[in-house]
Amino acid sequence: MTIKDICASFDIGGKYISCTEIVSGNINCTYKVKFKRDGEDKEYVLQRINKLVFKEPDKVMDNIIRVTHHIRMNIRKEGASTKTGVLRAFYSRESDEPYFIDDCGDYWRCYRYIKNSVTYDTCDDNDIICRAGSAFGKFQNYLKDFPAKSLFITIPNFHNTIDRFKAFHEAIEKNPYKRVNKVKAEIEKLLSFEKGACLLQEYLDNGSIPYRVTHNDTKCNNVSFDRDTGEALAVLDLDTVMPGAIAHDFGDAIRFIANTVIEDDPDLDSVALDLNKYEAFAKGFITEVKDTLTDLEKETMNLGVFTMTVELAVRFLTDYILGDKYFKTKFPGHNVDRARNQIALAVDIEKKRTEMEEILKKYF
Ligand code: GN1
Ligand code: MG
Repeated sequence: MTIKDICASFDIGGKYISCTEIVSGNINCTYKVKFKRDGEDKEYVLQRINKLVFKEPDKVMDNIIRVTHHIRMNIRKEGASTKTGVLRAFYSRESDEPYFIDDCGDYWRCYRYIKNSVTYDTCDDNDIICRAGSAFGKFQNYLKDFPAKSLFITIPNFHNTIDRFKAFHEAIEKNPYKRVNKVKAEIEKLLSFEKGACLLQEYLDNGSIPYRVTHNDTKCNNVSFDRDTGEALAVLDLDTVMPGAIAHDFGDAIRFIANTVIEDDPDLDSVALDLNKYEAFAKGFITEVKDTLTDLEKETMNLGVFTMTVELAVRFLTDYILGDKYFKTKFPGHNVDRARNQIALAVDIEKKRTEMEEILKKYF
């Protein structure tokens, strides 16, 4: 089936014009498609959901429909625009479901492409970074009264760092591709981080901090901005909206946006936590959420930054050891570059902990 055929199955009008692939995601395949209707260009985002990662795509979509509905209601209450402020999924004409299943049994979904919007894989503009922080903070607030327990768990134990380390140990033990020897130093470093990085999950497990509805993939390229005004519009990529610690969302966002280089840059000497970017994001995020946080949640925000960085390094390295099956890779060893980059970042985060705490205090 062609992209054009797949588009035809969704309830979107007009004439198909063209399609370009968006290559930035590590999991799903994404295309931007252009249509023409009544002389006007209409754009959509078409995505094939990765079935290896999301075993029940219909339930992923069910979560997304319910979560976006909830956000839409809250945006309406504020009198803001629901056209640009939240993702809108289209339904299949045949099944009346928010996805289409193709000949190969693959699930596709179609979102409205938010007009004149742009996303940033890297960003040096602290105003934009601060707005990304506010957008993720608002996202939290919109979902504060959403029943977390009713969400389908799209990936079990997604940010359960204890479980991630368990899988890491098992992969090292199995060593199916005889790759362990090549990454001995990285393994050793990550194991030295294990105890500290698992603390956040222990707090969740023993009820010291609450489970909230979290986004769980708060890379800043998951926020769309108005191309002209720089205003943050909508939070994207809702596949992993599940119960989690708020420090997961803060931490994941920081490890991505406040890294001086992109997350797979092999030049490890350039990897560092940029404290100005850190502060910009923290300002936006904390200002939005500070009134809802418990004391221990406040204390664990920077632990979240360290945890998410280490956890992702563990995930990249586990995937390398198990034959690069999970993350899309562009070349052999890509996952090793990614893991090394995140390890270097975790080392720098540890060094800057006191400064990070000082900055956070300003916004609490
Ligand atoms: C994946 O697909 P994408 O780029 O949104 C991954 C995240 C990682 C991220 C690292 C479902 O996100 O957890 O942090 O790569 N998503 C999933 O770039 O595993
Ligand atoms: Mg994602």
